[in-house]
Amino acid sequence: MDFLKEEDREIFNLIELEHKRQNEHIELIASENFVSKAVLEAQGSILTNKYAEGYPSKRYYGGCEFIDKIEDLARERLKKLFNVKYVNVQAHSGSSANMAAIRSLINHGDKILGMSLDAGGHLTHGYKLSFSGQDYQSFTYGVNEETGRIDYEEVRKTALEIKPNLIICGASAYPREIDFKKFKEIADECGAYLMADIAHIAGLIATGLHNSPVGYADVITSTTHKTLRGPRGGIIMCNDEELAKKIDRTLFPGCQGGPLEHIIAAKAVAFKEDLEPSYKVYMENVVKNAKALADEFVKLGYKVISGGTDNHLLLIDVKTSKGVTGKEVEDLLQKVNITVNKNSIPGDKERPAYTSGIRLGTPAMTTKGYSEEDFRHVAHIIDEAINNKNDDDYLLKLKEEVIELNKKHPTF
Ligand code: DSN
Repeated sequence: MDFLKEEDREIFNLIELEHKRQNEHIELIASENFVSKAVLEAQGSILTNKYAEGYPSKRYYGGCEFIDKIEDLARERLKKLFNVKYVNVQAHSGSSANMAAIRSLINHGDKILGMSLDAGGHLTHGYKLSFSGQDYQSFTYGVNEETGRIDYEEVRKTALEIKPNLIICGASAYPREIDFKKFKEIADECGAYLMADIAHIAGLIATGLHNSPVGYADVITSTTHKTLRGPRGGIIMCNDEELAKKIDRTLFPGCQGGPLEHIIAAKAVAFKEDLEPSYKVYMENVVKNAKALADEFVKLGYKVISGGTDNHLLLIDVKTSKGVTGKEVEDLLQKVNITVNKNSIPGDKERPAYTSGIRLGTPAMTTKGYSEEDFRHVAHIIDEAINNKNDDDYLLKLKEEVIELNKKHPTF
């Protein structure tokens, strides 16, 4: 970054500080990851200079001959990764992917049934402050508060009562496998479309570690920066040609203008990496590590929602376990260089700004090479921090322990 250093010292310095933070902290935010240098290079390339409104070979600007090839490569690699026929790689984010997907399936004012936020759903699945809760009549299903799992019979009853036009499955904070086949049966029974937002579990699905919604969901959306370990962005997939055309039109010009071709190139690079056998090994380790982390918290006496995890994340009820809110733990762990996010838990009585839980994920630190043993060690550091939350000297010692632990693994 020699040029940036020369041109804009303020931004350069802040990037350096963030770089240091990313190297010295244990990153447990379940939706984050560390991209490869190849992804970073594509993302930071001169492709950012090019306007390319439209789609390959149907652009509104000249000079797109190389851009077209790049976008086509991204599309072909993504089709192969998920075994789907039609994809759109232009969504700037998961939210814009969801907006285009929902608008392609149903009309303004129609009914959506999505997972509630406190049960682990996403804002764009019908939350009242999102377009999805404002442009549509939105209804929610949750999880069983005892088991922490989706009760498919309850979802079915709710769906038959509401008769939604669209059911959305997929979550931001659900630690268990989602049964897409059951969702499809429910959608068919009540005459609804089914959309699967696989943003969190895309990497597990691509590597066969989670059942796939392909063949069940009418539309599948995802982000590319979570388990897929690509640049920040969204994607949309389906197997129906007419619907695919509608999705393309709805995304551009319906929701977005010029695509971010530097990001699309970085998506292509990430998809190539995701097709490598080593990516499957990585994803297997992500899941093993999450299970080890959950297991260690259970041993330490914490209430882990649903008793464990099937995927890359876990939710801990810190309020019941230790009498502290999620926000208190998030702030406390910042002091020892561990980054987590507060998270609502099923039936949470605390407001979303406080919450009773924290969400922990293993994708980022698994990329850095953390093993099951390291994650068990991390559980102990978190426990010690919570138990000694008012002892600043002790917290400082824990912070040094975190920095030492990180030194064992390659820096980013
Ligand atoms: N904000 C994302 C997450 O952290 O899960 C979802 O979009």
